[in-house]
Amino acid sequence: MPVIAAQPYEYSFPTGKLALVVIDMQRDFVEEGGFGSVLGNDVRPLAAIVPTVRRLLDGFRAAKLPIIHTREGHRPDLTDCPPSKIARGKGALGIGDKGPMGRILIDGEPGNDLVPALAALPGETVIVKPGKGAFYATRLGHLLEMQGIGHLVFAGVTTEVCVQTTMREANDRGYECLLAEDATESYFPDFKAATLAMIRAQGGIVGWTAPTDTIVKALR
Ligand code: C5J
Repeated sequence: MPVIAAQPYEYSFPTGKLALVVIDMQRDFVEEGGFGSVLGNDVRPLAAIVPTVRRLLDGFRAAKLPIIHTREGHRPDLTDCPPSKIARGKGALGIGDKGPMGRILIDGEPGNDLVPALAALPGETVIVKPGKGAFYATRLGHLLEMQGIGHLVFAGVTTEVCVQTTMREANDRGYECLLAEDATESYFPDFKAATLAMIRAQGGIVGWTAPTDTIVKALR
């Protein structure tokens, strides 16, 4: 089995049975005027990881391994969005409101697109998810089962919200999860650091972490 130098110890995976899950690298979170900035966050640290996420994507593409992209998005009629989620935040603009990139966090609006450098290629899967976790109310679990995938590498934003929630969902379902440390980011540096520490604490209670270059080298 190929091995990746990771924390808290080496991560091994069966050849050809490793998938990449890129969480929510959409304009809503990464560009000015989207949901992230409307909530008062500085989006620049998230935009800064785009080239690193691209390196990871290119590594998986070269190795011909499955790639899944997610977007956090709701139906235009918001029937898949709990009223509590709409009400939360009390910002000037909320979910479903018209912002500079179209209606905020709505599937099909320009702001809901993946950032251009990380657009999905033909054959790659895009999952639109109404929750923070990518397994909740989506076909992700079924899709992985059909392909016999048990090992997942994670990247994307934000580390402590959608990335961590999805990793925990995956961990509880029996997947072996590895987070690419520098291909994930948060609006809050302390939250990112705490999440990485939490994931690999207690012998990898949620999974493993490793740098992108180490992961990509192991794929070759
Ligand atoms: C958030 C996400 N932070 N993708 N979504 O609301 O982490």
